[in-house]
Amino acid sequence: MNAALLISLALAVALGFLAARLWPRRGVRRYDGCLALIDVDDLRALVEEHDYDVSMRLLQRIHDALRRAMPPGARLQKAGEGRFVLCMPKMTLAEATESVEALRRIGGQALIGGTAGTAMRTLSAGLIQVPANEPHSRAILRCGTEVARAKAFGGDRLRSGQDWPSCGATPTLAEIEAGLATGALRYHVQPIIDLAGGHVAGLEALLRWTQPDGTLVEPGKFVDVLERIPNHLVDLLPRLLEHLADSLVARPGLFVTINITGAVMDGPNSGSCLWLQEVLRRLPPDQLVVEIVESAVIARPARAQDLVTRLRAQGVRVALDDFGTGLSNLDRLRKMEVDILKMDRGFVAGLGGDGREEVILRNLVRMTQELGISLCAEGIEDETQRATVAGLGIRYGQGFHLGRPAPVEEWIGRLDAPV
Ligand code: G
Ligand code: MN
Repeated sequence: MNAALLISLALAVALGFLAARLWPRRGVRRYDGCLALIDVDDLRALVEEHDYDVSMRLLQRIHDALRRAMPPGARLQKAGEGRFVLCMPKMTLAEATESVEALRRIGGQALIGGTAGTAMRTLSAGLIQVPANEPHSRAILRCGTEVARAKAFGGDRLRSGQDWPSCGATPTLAEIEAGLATGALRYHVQPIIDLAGGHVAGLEALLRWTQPDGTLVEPGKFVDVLERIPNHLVDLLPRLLEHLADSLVARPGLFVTINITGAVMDGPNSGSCLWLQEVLRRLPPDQLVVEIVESAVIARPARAQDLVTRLRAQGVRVALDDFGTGLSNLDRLRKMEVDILKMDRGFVAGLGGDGREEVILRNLVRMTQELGISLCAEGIEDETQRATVAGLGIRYGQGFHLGRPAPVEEWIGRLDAPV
């Protein structure tokens, strides 16, 4: 147990008293819902980088943003030290997960302009489902433990007790190591198709964890180990790419995309780019595409822009993922020179309706052409969508209709077949 975990546990005990106020005792037996603890990341650095006044104003702005965006029926309480307790009666874990993720994102966008630059912070959260008869102090302690785990993995993430069905908690580093060693944790790949040529142009690497019972867990559901690579995990990406790299190096025309979040972009390790050097030791730069995921909260844009510049100078291509939703927006496109835009699958899903998506896509094609950017349509699920997207002149396509994510062995023999 590290210091951060201990401190968080101590704080959680204190929060128990607060929860007693928020959550009256006589209601405990009938309480049926979820409880979340939302915690501002790097609070100490915030105060050091800016001053108390700016920090307090930012915390207030985050609080206001959370309050405005919280789901109906929920209650929010400040818990001090940049922490907020959120009670969500009558909500399922799935509903609460969606709400808390949205809140993290919204709170993470709150900002205050200070003399030392813009102040903003990512948020970590612990979320649990509370059984009807669980004492509030125990519930809040469990919540605090989840937050501590989120922080232990670098923050900027949500942890919930049910994330990891086999052990009832977020996996430890030891479990990740074991997962890597046995191959239970590995990249699967999904093809990205050149629509005009009808062939596989690239592969998106997608993390999957195979459970002992054979079911697959997607990264969002267990631990997004790539979100912020702790120092000792700097070799994680290259290790994950290891079994992919051999197949790829033999095919110089093919690229592989890996998903990178804001914390990797502008976090403490971004400056040294150790992970990148390790990856490039296995893969030529022109075969690597780095996707900036939509949910990436980029708190230090200058560092992120610097990384993008550096990646591109080395010959690595950069893509914006899920473009058109959330944080993957025109502002990001304006600030970062990227090579590929992957438009969110919602646009493809909406084709054939009242025609709005067609108008947006047609103009997106034109805009990206003028910017010298290749467009990729995500979420192609049938032939009509493929034909429409190809007809609009979109270069790349990806989706279940063109190929599902699978272990690389399953794709390797099919890479030359027409799609
Ligand atoms: O955000 P990003 O594009 O990285 O998301 C990749 C995820 O999208 C993967 O988990 C993959 O399984 C899923 N995915 C890929 N193709 C499709 C599709 O055609 N439809 C849907 N609904 N999901 C898809
Ligand atoms: Mn992606």
